[in-house]
Amino acid sequence: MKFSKSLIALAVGAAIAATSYAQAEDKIVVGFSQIGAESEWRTANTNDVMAAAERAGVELKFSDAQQKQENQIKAIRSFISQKVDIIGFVPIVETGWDNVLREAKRAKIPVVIMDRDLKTDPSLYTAKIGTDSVEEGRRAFRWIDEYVTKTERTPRNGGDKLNIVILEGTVGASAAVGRSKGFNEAFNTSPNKDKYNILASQTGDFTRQKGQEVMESFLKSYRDDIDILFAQNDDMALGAIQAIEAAGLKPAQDIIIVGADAVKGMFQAMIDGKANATIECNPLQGDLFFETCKKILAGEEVPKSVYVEEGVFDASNAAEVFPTRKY
Ligand code: GYE
Repeated sequence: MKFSKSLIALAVGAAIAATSYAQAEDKIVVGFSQIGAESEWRTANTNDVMAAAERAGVELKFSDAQQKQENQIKAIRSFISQKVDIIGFVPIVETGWDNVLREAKRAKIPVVIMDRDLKTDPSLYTAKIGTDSVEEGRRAFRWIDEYVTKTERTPRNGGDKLNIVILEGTVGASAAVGRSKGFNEAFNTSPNKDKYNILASQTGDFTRQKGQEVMESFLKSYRDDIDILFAQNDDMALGAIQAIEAAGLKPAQDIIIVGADAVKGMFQAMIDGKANATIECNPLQGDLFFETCKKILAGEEVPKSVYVEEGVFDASNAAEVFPTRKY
């Protein structure tokens, strides 16, 4: 930490050596546990954290948990034993963090949560930066509701309800729990509620491959009944598009496709006429994260919880917006 190292450096005596020593050693050390690389969004998030660490001039100890909570817990424990200055992590699921967070607290190492939310005693972390997944879920349903009304869409099977299928994210992840909650809330309070039926909802684990597989199984059971797909991330939507084409149907036409994240792959799909909309989820949280870390270590007050700004994009503006997209 700053103070003691400056003292040691001064004690060494040689002015020039001391300055460079202090500069090198004064770098804040941040231990960061990432979930893995399940999606295009996650890759953008990881790249941003790494680039922002450079910009912030901090030393980043980065650990990839390969989609396992136990690996994240191990990484956090190892950051504690290495006595890093501050720990950041993306909780893969909402629960199961209490013990390791208590260990960090006992070691007096502040913790900043990034991206996903968690359920724990709020005194066990200092700050949380992320996205409002409940609002993203609401936006997804509202987009569908408006589009269906505007285009006077009728059920493909001639029935009286439009059938929705949902590809959910990782079980127990706040991004999945929140998006489901917001979607259901907007659905249940819509004056058009009776127009829709949720036909099937299953996890595709936020990956392209699983999204494709689960969509294949939905299509096997309900090929001619599905009108709308809400995929809780774009990667699953892109996997599902392949399954829909393989089943001889037209994505975005026979089945309305709405994803979440707003990654470049989804923009391309919208431009190609294969997807309808995506609810933005902003992965570029690195600068805010390191700024927050620095403030905490300088003893400044920081907000307990901050959401980053997000929008909604659809096929009507995809081509125009595409060149401005950063991820
Ligand atoms: O939507 C998805 C991912 O936690 C918000 O995780 C994030 C989600 C994102 O892998 O693509």
